Parts: sequence; C-alpha cells; structure tokens
Amino acid sequence: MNEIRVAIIGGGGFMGYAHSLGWALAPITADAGAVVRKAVLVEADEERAKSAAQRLNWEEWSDDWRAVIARDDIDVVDIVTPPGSHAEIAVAALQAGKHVFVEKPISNTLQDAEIMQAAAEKSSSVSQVGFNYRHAAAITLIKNMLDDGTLGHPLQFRAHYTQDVGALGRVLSGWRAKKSAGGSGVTGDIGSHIIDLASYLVGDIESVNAIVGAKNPKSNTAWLSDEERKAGDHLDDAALWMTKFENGAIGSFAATVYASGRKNRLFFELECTGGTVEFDWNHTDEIKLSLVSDDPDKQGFRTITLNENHQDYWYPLGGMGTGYADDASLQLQKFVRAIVEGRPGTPGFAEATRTQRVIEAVMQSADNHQWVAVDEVTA
Ligand code: NAI
Ligand code: SOE
Repeated sequence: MNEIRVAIIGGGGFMGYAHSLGWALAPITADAGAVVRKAVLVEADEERAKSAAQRLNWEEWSDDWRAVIARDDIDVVDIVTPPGSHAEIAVAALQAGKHVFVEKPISNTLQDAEIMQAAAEKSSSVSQVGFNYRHAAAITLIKNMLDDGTLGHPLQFRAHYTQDVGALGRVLSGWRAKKSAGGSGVTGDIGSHIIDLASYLVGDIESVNAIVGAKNPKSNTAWLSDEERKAGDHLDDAALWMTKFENGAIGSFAATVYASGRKNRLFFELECTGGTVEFDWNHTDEIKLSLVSDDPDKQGFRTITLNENHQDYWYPLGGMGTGYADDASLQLQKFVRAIVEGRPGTPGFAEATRTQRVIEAVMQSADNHQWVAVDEVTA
C-alpha cells in the first residue's frame, strides 16, 4: 500500500477544517488505494500553525511554505490559502515535483491561471482544483444519467448560487471583501462553482452576456466605506449571466451574496430532450427527476433519495444525510486515486483555467454590454 504524505498550506482557516476532515475520511469513503498521512500544516504564523495542527490532528506544523515544499518527504501540497496566492505556491510545488491540490477558483486572474496550467502541463505530477460540489453523489447520478442517455441531449441549464453573507446588516470580512485583499468577487468565489457544474454536466460554454452588481461606485455595497468605493476597491457582489453552450444548449446563471435567508443555496434545473432534473445543495441527499418517457398519467417529478446503489454514496444504507464533509472527502479520495493510478485529476488545471476564462468573459461582458466569446478572451 502506498503512503501519501500531505502538507496543507493555509490550513488554519475554513478550508483547513474541511480538508482535514476530507483527508481523514478519504481512505474510508472508498478504498483510495493509499494510506494518507496528514504530515504538515502550514500557516502564516507559528502560533496559528501550531494551534490548528494540534486541533485538526496534523503531525507537524510550520510557518514557512517554501521550506515545506522543499522537503523530500512530502508528496502532496494542498493549497487552501486565499486565491491571490494560489499561483505562486502551486507553481513552486509543481516545480518541486509535488502533486498539487488547490482550492477554487484556480486563481483571481486568467493570467495566473494560464501560468498554473502551463506549469502543470510541464510536470508529471497530478493536479486538481477544489470544485467540490461536482463530486457529490447526487451530481454523479445526474452525470451518469447524461452519459448513459437517460436524460438525452441537454437543452437548458438554469443555476442559482445564493448566500446571505453580504445581506444588509452583515458584511463580508477578510480577503473576500476587497480586491486589494485578494477577493475574487461573487462570480469568482461562488459563481465559479456553477460554471464548473455547467461545464461538467452540459459542456463547454461558448459565449456569455452578463450584468454584475457593485462594479460601479454608486452601488450599495454594504461593507465598503465611501472612500473605498471611490478608490475602486470593490468587487462584483451580485451577477447574472446568460450563456450559449458549444453543443447548442442555453443557460442562465445568478450568483449573489445579498440573498437574506439563503444559506449556501446552490440550485439548478437542467432540461434535456429525455427529461428534467433538479438539484438543490440544501437537500444534498436527493434529486428530482421527470422523464419524458413516463406514462402521460404519471408525468411529474419524483424524488430519488441517494442510497447504497448510487456511485459515490458511501454509507451502506440510503438516506443517511450526506453533506459537506462527505463531499470534501470524495474529491480528495478521487485525487489520491488519480495519483495512485497515474491519471489526471478532475477538474485539472486546464479545465479550471477554462472556468477562469468564463469568469473573465462575464466581467468583460458586464463592462462592454455585449456578448463575449469565451475562446476570444485573453489574459
Ligand atoms: P480563510 O481565510 O478562512 O483561510 C485561509 C488561511 O490561509 C488563513 O488561515 C490564512 O492565515 C492562511 N494563509 C494566508 N496566506 C498564507 C501563507 N502565505 N502561508 C500560510 N498560510 C497562509 O479562507 P478560506 O475560506 O478557507 O478560503 C481559502 C480558499 O478556499 C479560497 O481559495 C476559497 O475560495 C476556497 N474555499 C472553497 C470552498 C469550497 O466549498 N470549495 C469553501 C470556502 C473556501
Ligand atoms: C463563500 O461564502 C464560500 O465560502 C465560497 O468561498 C465557497 O467556495 C462556497 O462553496 C461556500 O461559500
């Protein structure tokens, strides 16, 4: 059995929790083909590194990611720092011969994403980006129904990703609040997840037409002072975009942090020639399905509860309530399996760079009030 020793960079924050759970569960949810050792947790300072490592059960800690990446006894570098620092750390890790897992979005700019993609293509390591939602068992079921023809050809995809973290009375904090702090905006931060899901399930997005909120200084961005707004240090905090897919399907997307009452609601409906499917992250253990082939007197949506007959559902009994930790583990388990079997990670850096190109197209379209072809967007 292989042993894989992981170093996590930025492990004292939100994703430090999720990935620590994910790495611990990865060999449990299915045979990942390797023993995973949570070797080193790296943080910005020694005290934060030590307390996080002890709480989250990592063997060692450090405040120097460069020194950790240089170590021979580290196989995987797991980057969970804010997006503005992903490129520097990921490229250094790939050049040091490490396998690299990096959180989404791959970076904050298309230019950095392309540099990361080029570094991944030059190396023989496995790289993967943390678009976790695509690994949920419900999404795997939908993907399988697309691949085996049950749903037919995709026609229309409508997705919402809504949160209340910036609703009036609440403010965005830390790096997410400002461009200068390394924030990626609502399109990069949460919109990237629905772009990833659309690309995975429906296919590549050909062009976009977008409107985004908070890009102009008059916008009512609750967490910025007037000076900050005037200085332009603000990010999109609500976005709407339409898409044409390369296979002829069409789509509409909404992402916002203004949605009072919405707690991480990632929702979509996908209509296909063979039927319609609905997914809601707030009900992760089920999907709704209507098939055109159903008898006319039985047409309508049925609820399928995920169970042991479904790929990526790992409990021996259905309806156990899978959630965020299961999902974190599934993506890391598949990453480990890719390393063991010498296959590319999914989504890899090329796919995540394509998502970054779509994000950039959304921004350009919002600025120019025009449809933007994704392939024509340059860094
Ligand atoms: P966070 O702010 O909670 O944690 C980031 C950590 O990185 C902090 O503890 C900070 O001290 C540390 N850090 C920053 N620079 C560092 C450096 N040079 N060396 C060592 N440590 C450093 O941020 P959060 O929410 O964990 O987000 C991190 C990444 O994960 C982002 O890319 C974000 O988009 C992504 N994310 C993904 C989620 C998902 O569901 N896939 C959920 C939340 C975040
Ligand atoms: C934003 O609030 C956030 O934490 C994103 O950064 C994650 O990617 C998303 O899955 C949950 O929400």
